[in-house]
Amino acid sequence: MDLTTLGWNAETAAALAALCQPDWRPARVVSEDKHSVTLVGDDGDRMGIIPGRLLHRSRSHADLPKVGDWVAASHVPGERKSVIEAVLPRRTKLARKVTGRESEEQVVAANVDVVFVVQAMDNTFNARRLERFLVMVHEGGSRPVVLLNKADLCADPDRLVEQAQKAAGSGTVLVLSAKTRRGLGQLRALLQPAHTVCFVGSSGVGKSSLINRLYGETILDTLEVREGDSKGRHTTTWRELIPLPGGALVIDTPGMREFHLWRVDEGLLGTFPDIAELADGCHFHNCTHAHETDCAVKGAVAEGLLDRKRYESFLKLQREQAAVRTEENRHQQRVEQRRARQSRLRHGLEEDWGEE
Ligand SMILES: Nc1nc2c(ncn2[C@@H]2O[C@H](COP(=O)(O)OP(=O)(O)OP(=O)(O)O)[C@@H](O)[C@H]2O)c(=O)[nH]1
Ligand SMILES: [Mg+2]
Ligand SMILES: [Zn+2]
Repeated sequence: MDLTTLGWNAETAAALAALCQPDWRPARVVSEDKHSVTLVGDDGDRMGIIPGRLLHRSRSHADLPKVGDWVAASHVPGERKSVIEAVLPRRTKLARKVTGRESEEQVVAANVDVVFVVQAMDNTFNARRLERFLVMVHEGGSRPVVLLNKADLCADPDRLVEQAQKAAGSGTVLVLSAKTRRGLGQLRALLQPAHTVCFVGSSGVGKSSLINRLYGETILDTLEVREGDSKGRHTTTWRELIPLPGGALVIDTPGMREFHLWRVDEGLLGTFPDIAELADGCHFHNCTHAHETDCAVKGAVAEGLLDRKRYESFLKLQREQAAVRTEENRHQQRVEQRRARQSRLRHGLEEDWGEE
């Protein structure tokens, strides 16, 4: 197996070399299970074992190997297993906030070049949700492309395309139908050998259907959406990196119910470049564009130069981002307190022993 077909390059090679462990071999994570992952290295598939020391060293769940990651692994003699010694630095990532009490990042996929954000052209289409996804993609460093699927169900596609294009800014928006194959040529043209693409979007929008079309045969399960609310059934339940016939690598993901923001400073401005530009004209350098007087952004809304819905969406995302940051700071404080306590405990014990 030639690793360059999986995206191995000079940058990843340098990252591995920097670890100075000549016995550690490179491999890419192609699927994830609860307790193990599947790796592909120069000698093919192996089961990747996540050792306790890696769990221990990881500051959070997000540091553990995820689909798309490059890792350094050592072979277990006589078995098709490897122990993962280190996760190489991620070039890009797609991450969301895990729902729950603590604010924790969940990495959905790593080292992705292009993220296809899929929405269906039916009554589930939602420009605000699209913006949310786009902020995440920008933040993780991948290039977003918007795919409007199920064009065959839409009588007035122009209206939705216009809304999607507004959300995507200068990004690409494609109109597709996995059913009639509309736009598949344009989609295929965005794929490049050894590049990794990832499909994200709500359940039932047709992510797996589109990948099946790209593959040329049915390799992924798809299911009818529920009648009435057009909602999907969460058919895809795991993530896997699949090589396509043309040489591109694709990651299908389970439909996301929630896509909370995770530290999105750059992503927010990447998705709202119009607002970022307007902000230069605000009186206060740190203007939040919410309640300040002499705010160029609010001015533009009042004059009808900036869409009010878009502005409100920006404010909402900004508030959410601030909330995540507060929660994260609190979490960090707790971690530090715990560390300090443990260190005091250890020191105390060492001193006791020293007196013996
Ligand atoms: N009419 C129409 N139906 C489509 C199209 N693409 C997909 N579907 C249907 O939509 C349903 C859901 O498609 P999936 O591909 O399973 O959707 P998904 O995004 O992978 O959903 P999850 O795996 O649950 O996240 C299936 O019944 C598909 O046949 C399309 O372009 N037009
Ligand atoms: Mg699916
Ligand atoms: Zn302002």
